[in-house]
Amino acid sequence: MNMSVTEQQKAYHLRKLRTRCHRMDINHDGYLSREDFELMAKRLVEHASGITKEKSEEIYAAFLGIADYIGLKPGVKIPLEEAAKIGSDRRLSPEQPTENIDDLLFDCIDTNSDGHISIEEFKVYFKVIGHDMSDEEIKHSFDTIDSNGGGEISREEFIAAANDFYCGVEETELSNAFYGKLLP
Ligand SMILES: [Ca+2]
Ligand SMILES: [Ca+2]
Repeated sequence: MNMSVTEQQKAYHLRKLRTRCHRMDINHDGYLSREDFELMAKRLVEHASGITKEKSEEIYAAFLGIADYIGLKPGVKIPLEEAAKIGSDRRLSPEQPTENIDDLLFDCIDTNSDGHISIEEFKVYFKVIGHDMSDEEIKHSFDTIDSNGGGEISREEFIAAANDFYCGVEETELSNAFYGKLLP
C-alpha cells in the first residue's frame, strides 16, 4: 500500500498524526510522555459523571497500556514532531501492529459502559484532549463521527473513524474531526 502513497498524501498523514500528538500532550511540555497518558486518565475520571471505581481503574490501565504500546516507559520523553513521524511511519507500514488501541480508547470514552459514546461523554473526553476547543467544534466532531446521525457514537462508527484517521491518506471530513480540526 505505501508504495503508491504520494509525498502529498504522506504530508497529509503526518499532519493527522501531528494533530493527535499535540492533542495528547496534556501537560503542554512539547513532548509525549507517560505523564500525559496518566493525566488523560486522571482528568477523564475526574470529569466523568457517576463513574464507578472499577471503570476508573480500567481507564487508568487502558491509558497506561496505550503509553506502553507507543513505547513510553517511565522517564521516556519523545518530542511531538518525532512522535508524529514515528506514528505516521508505523501506521503506513504494511506490517503495522494490530493491537486494538482504538477499542481500548472507545471503552475509556464510554465511561458508563453502555456500548455507546453519548455527546456528554464525548465532551468530557474532548475537553481533556482539546482544552481550547469550543462546544461547537466538539459537536461538529461528534456529529461527523456519528455517521448514521443516531445521536450516539457506536463502537463501529468510532472504529471506522479511527481507521480513516490512521490508515487513510485522502483528505476526509472524518480525519478533520477524529481529533478535532487538523492543525497546520
Ligand atoms: Ca507532554
Ligand atoms: Ca456511554
